[in-house]
Amino acid sequence: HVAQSTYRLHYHFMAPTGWINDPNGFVQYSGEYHLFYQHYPYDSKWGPMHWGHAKSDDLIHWKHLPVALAPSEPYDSGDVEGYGCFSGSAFVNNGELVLAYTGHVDGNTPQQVQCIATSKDGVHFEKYEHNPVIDQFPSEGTHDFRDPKVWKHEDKWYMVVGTKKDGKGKAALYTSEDQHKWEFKGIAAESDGTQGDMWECPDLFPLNHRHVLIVSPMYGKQNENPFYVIGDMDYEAGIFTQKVSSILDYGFDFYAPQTLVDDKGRRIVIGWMEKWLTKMPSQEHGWAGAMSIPRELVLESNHVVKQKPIEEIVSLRSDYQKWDVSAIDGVKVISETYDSVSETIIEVDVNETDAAAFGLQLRCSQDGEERTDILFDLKNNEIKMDRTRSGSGEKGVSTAPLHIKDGSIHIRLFMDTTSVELFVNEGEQVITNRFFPNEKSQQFNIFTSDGHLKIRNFESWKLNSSWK
Ligand code: DQQ
Repeated sequence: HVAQSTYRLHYHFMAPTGWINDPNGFVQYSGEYHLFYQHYPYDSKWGPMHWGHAKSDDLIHWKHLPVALAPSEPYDSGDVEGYGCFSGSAFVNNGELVLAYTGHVDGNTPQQVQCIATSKDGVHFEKYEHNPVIDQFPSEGTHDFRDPKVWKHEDKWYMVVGTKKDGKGKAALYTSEDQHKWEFKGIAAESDGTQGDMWECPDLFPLNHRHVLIVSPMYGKQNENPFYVIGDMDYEAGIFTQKVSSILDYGFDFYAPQTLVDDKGRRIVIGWMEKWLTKMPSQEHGWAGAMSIPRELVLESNHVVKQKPIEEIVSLRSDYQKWDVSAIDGVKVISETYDSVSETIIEVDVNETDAAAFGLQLRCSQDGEERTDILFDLKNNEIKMDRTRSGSGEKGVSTAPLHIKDGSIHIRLFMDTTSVELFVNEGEQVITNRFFPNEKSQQFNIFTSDGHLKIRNFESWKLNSSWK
């Protein structure tokens, strides 16, 4: 059964039906990409967590596979609400595909343990008979102890697990020779006091000659924007030294990202394209949740991690348009029937621009009442995505810093039926949001305030569907 709904996305990963949250077990195995995800197949709401599963040759076209993990054991099921196979990761060992996940029992006083499951064919998984492999949180943490991410360094396995203590989110580090026996090495990194009191879904990996830590932080019951930290890993001491930190995605709808490294040496991140406690209009149609476009992570000058949509995405392009606009003063309607599933590139010449601000209006209705504004404020150096008038989804404004380099701004915008992903300056700043506009709102405008705007290049493509 596949959900039928006007809200379905055209080129983003979704479950066939039901609920999705975090990406899990993102890995390449036998030359194919595998994606698992937090899944409740029986309702459009969060429920006892299963691991949904799909695979792909290009990270764009996906084939759904049977559910890989379902609650079944005393350590990952129960009769108290809130149990299941929580988030985790995948790795390949001796030709087997191994999943590391959190067994979660009891929503009120969580018992969270780390477990593994293996597969010889990449489709059917067997839980390890001596699970859990880590049955107790460390004294440096508390019972919030989840989301194992496993990787290999030299001849040893390493695992970071998210936890908290004394108001600080933490990444607990474990090592293993054989993936069954895990030894607590210490706290590899923790919040400096401003980075959240619980760290969910930590991911720690090498990028060029540095290491990068990605964390999805909680502040009380609130989940906030994932951030990344560039630093150095001392494997002997088990300590990651934090150097530079920044928000990974400034949008509202990007959470619990996870990375893989592929056989081309690319470090690719994918995130849950929605967040807790948000309005999800698609639930009325029997499903909720999707994944972001996979993005390649690029470390630049040791202080920025850029996110570039994986190059495979260009295979979806069709109907190329070069728009003949160069100077704009006031409001300019680019098209009344702009492709709503599309990629747009706009390059702005800031030196030849004297406007205080300029912006894009997406999915704008004829009367202008419904629209999503993306504002580039050149005085305050800010980018704002405003969903106050976007339609039936969540309202609110997402703000990111704007850094102008070499007198230009490079904008790459991906729209799908119910999502917007904005990449500014080659992915230095990214804003991801879901929106739910009326199907009739198809106008695309550019506007300026107090002056004119110089556009060097404006081009777009319709993007084909990656789903049959
Ligand atoms: N979602 C999972 C947890 C994780 C949280 C449960 C983050 O393992 O910490 O579905 O969204």
